[in-house]
Amino acid sequence: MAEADEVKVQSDENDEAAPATKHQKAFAARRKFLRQALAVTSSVALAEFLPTVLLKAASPGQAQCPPVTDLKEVTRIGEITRNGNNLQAVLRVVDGERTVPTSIKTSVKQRLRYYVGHNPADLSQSWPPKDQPAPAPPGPTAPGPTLRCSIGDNVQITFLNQVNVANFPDSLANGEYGKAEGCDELRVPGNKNFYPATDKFPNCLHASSAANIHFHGTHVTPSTTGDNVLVNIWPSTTVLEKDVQQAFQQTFEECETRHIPQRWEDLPLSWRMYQERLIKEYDSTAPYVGPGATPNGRGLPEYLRLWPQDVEAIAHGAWPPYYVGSYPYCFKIPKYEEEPHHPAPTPSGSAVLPLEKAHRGLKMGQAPGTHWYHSHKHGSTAINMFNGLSGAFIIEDNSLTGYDGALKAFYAKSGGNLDQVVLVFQQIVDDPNLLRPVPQKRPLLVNGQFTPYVKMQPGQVQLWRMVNATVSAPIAIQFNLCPTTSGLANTPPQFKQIAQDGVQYAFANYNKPENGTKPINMAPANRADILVQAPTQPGLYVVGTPAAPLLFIQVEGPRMSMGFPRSEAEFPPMPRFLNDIPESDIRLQRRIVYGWDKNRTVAGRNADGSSPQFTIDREQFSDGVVNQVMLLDTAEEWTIYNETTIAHPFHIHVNPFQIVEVFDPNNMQVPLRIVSDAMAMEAAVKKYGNTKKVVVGPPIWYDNFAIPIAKT
Ligand SMILES: [Cu+2]
Repeated sequence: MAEADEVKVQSDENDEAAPATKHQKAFAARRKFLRQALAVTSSVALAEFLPTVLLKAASPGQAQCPPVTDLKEVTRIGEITRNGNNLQAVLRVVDGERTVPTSIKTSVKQRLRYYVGHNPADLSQSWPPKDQPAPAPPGPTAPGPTLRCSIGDNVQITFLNQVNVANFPDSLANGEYGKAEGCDELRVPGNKNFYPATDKFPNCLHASSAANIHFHGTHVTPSTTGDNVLVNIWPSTTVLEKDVQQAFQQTFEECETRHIPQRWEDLPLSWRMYQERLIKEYDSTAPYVGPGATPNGRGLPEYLRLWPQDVEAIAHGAWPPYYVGSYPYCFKIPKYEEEPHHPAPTPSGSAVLPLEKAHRGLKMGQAPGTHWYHSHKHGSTAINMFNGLSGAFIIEDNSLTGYDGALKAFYAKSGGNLDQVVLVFQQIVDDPNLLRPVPQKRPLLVNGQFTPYVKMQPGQVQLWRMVNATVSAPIAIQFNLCPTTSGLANTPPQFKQIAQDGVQYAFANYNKPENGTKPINMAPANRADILVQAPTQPGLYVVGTPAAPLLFIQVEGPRMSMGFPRSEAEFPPMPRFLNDIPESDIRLQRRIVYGWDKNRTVAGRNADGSSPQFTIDREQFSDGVVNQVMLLDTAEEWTIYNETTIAHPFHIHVNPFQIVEVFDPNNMQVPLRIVSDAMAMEAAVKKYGNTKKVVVGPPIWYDNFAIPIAKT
C-alpha cells in the first residue's frame, strides 16, 4: 500500500510540480474567479424581470471582429430522428484524444470521454459522421448527436459505456486506496489530502468513468428505464451493441406495447444473467490496495462490491443501481389528452384543497421544445459535463396548433422555410478544478467550436435552439454590429425569444416590448429558442460583443423576405396544460432552503482547504431518501431560499414550473410578484400592498432557475 501511495505522489509531482505557495495563489485566484463568475450568475435569472436600465447596455467598444476567413462555419450537429413513432438510437460513451479549441487559432489536445451515436434503423444517421471515424486521429470535440422526436413517441436507446478506463487513472475503482470511502483521491506536495478534502462519499467526485443519461426536460418517469439518474453504468470496452441487441429489442417492445419495466425481473433473463456475470467479474478484479487487499491488489472488499448492493435492492423490490457496459433506456414521451371538461378554478379557500378538487383537471403534459440530455452520474456529473457528454434533445409537436406545426405553418404561408440551427454551448476541460492544484481554463465552445459563424441570407429568419450545457458559465445572448460592418449598416440582427427551457412563451410574453431589446441570460442548463432575423446588409455580425464574442453571423447571398409572427393568431397557442396555475389551485406551500457548511462565506475552498458542503434544508444528498413527496396531479407553491453566495440553479427533473415571485436582496427593495392578468393584479395589489411589487406576466415556465444569492 505504501508503495502504491508513493507512486501516486511521485506522478503527481511530475505532473504538477508547484510549491505550496503557488497553490495558495491558485486557490486565491480561483476564489476570485468564482466570486466574479457567481456575481454574474446571480444577475442571470433576474435579467428577465429587471428594467432595461439596470442591465448593462451592450458596448461594442473598440474591439474588432476577426476577418471571417479566420472563422469556421458552425458545425451542424448530426441528428438521429424518429422512425415511425419510435426514436431509436445507439448512444455510446467512448474516449479518445480530442482537439479542444482555446481561441480561433489555438487548440489543445485532451483525452476526453464523448458520445457517439447512430440510428440502428437508418445507418446514414450517425454522429460523428461515418466518413470521419471518431477516435483517431484526434477528432474535434463536439456535443453528442441531436435527438429529435415528437410527443407521443417511444424513446428506445441502447446505451453503451465503452470508456477505456486505463486512460483515466483512478476514475473507476471506488476507494482504491481504502482511505476515502470511495472518493477520488489527490495528493499534491505539501497536501496529502488535496482531494477529497472535507468531501464525504457519496457527495464527492468519484467514479467519473461511470455514466448514465439524464433526459433533461422530459416529462417521463424518473424510475427504471425512464429518466433514471440513479443508475450507474460502469464502463466496459468488451460489451458491444450486438451483445445486447436481442435482449434490448425485447425490452423495447415490452415498453412500447405493454409498459415500462417495473421490476428487475421484467428485464430479459439473458441480459440479467449477463449483468450479474459482468458485475461480479468487476467486483473480483477491480484494483484495490486498501486495507484487506489481496496480494495482487485485485478484487474489492465486500463493502465496496457492487453486485451485493444490486442483490440487496432486488430483494427489496427496488431497482438495482449498478450495471456494467450497457443499459436500455425506454420510455414514452406522453401526449397530453385534452380532458372533456376542464373545471373552472375554485375560489381560494383553506390552505389544503380537498383532494377531489385538487385532482380534477390538473394534469401536466410534455412541453414540446428544446430539451437536452447529458450524463448525470452522482459524483461525477461535473466531470461528465466538462468532458462534453451532452447533446440536444428536441421534442416536436407538428400538429396544426402545436409549437412546431404552428411555426412552420406561419412561415410556409409567407413562402419561406424556417431553417433551424441547434447551438449547444459547452465548457470542455479534462478535470474540474477541485481535482487540479492549478486551475485550468475552460474554453466556452459552440457546437465544439470557438466562436464559429452562422451563415444567413439578408433578411432571413432562422430558429435558433440554444442549450447552455456548460457547468458554470452564465451566457448572455445579445446581437451587435462588428465595427467593420457598422460603417455600412446600423442595424444588428433582430431577435424574438419564443421559448424558455423547452417551454413555449405565451403570446403576451412574446409580444412584450423588452423581448428582443434586452439580452437573454442563460444560466447553466437553461435553453432558449429564438427567432433571429439577419439584417439586409451583408457582412459580419457578432453574438455577444466584439470584445467577448460567443459566435458570429455572416450575412451573404440573395435577400429573403421573412418576418416574425405579429399577432396571436400567427403564434403557437399554449397547450392547456401550460395555462397559468391559478392561486386557487395551490394545495400546499413549501419552503426549501439552499445552504452550505456553517461559517462558510465564500464559494470554492475555505482558507483551510475545506471544500464547500452544499445542503438543501440542512441535509446533503442521501441515496434512497425521498425528501419531498407530492400528490400526483396537484399544484403547489414552493419558495426557495438561498443562504449561499452561489446562484445555484433550482431544477426539477420531470416538470417545468412557473416563476411567480423573485427577490434579489442585493438589487431589489421588495420582492417582484408576477401575476397572470390585470384582474389578478388588482387582487395581488390589495393582498400585498407595498410589500411586493406586482407586475403582469403571465409567469414564464422554466425548468431551471438560478436562485439569487443571499445578501452580501
Ligand atoms: Cu434535468
